[in-house]
Amino acid sequence: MSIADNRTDRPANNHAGTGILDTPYPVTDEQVRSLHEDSWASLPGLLDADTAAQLRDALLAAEPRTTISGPTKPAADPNALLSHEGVAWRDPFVRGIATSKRLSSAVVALLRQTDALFCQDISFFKPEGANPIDYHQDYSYWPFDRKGCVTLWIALVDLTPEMGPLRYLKGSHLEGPLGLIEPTDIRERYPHLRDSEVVGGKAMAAGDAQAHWELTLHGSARNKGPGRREAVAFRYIRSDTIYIGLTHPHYDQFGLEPGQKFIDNENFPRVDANGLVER
Ligand SMILES: O=C(O)CCC(=O)C(=O)O
Repeated sequence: MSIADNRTDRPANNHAGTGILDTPYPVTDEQVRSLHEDSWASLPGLLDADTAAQLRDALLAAEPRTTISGPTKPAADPNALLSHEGVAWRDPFVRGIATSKRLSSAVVALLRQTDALFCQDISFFKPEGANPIDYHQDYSYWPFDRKGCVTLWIALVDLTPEMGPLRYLKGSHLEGPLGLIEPTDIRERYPHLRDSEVVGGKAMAAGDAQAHWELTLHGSARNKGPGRREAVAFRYIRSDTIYIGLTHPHYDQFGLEPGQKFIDNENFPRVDANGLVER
C-alpha cells in the first residue's frame, strides 16, 4: 500500500488546459550542456500558464508545512515563506503533473538517464518584502548516497527580476559538497566563490522553469514585488540512488531502511521519457 492517499477526488489528468502534459518537452543539447557545465538550465514553457494556474490552486488548497528543511531548522515563519511539501503524495493532480510525460521527458533528457524517481515537491511562496534566501546546496539536507538529483523550479505566476526568481552560482555544482553554511553567505566561508558568475534570476512567465543540481549553489534575492513570488520545486533522483537514513521530515514518512534502494520503495514513482512507469 502506498502512502499516497486520494484526499481529493479530482482525476489526475482530466483538467481543461492540461493537454500539454501528454506532450514531451523538447530538451536541446544546449540545455543539457548548460545543466552539466554551468550548474543550471532554463526551461521556458515547461508548462503553459493554464496548467501552472491549476497547479498553484492545488498547492494553495493543501496544508502548508511548518518547518523549512531538516531537523535543525527552526519553524518556518509563515510571513516570510509559505511552503507546501509532499502535496503530490496527497493530491493525484499534483502527482500527475510531476510524473507526466512533459516533466518526465525533460528530467531524463537533462539527467542523461533512461529513467528517474520522483522524490519530492515543495513550494516556495515568498510574500512581497520577504528576505533573500542565501546561496546554499541542498545536498547536505538530503538522505541520498549519491549526486544526480535534479530540481525543476517552476514559476507559478509571472515573475519580474525584482521578485527574486531563483539564481545560481555558475559552475558551483563542480565544487562538491560544501556543507550546511546557512545563514552565513557561503562566499564568506569560500571566498573564491565571489568570482563565480551569478546566473538565472531573470524574468519568468508562469509555467517557465529552471533546472539545477543538488550541488548547485542557489538562492533568491529579497522579493521587492510586485506581489508574492510563487514557485514550486519538483525533485527527481537517479533510479539507483540508495537511502542513507539522514532524518528529513519528508523522507521520514516512507518506512525507508538505511541501505535500501529508493526504487525498491513503492512510494517513489518511476518515470521515463514517456511519463510514469507502472510497477
Ligand atoms: O525558491 C527559492 O527561493 C528557494 C528554492 C530552493 O532553495 C530550492 O528549490 O531548493
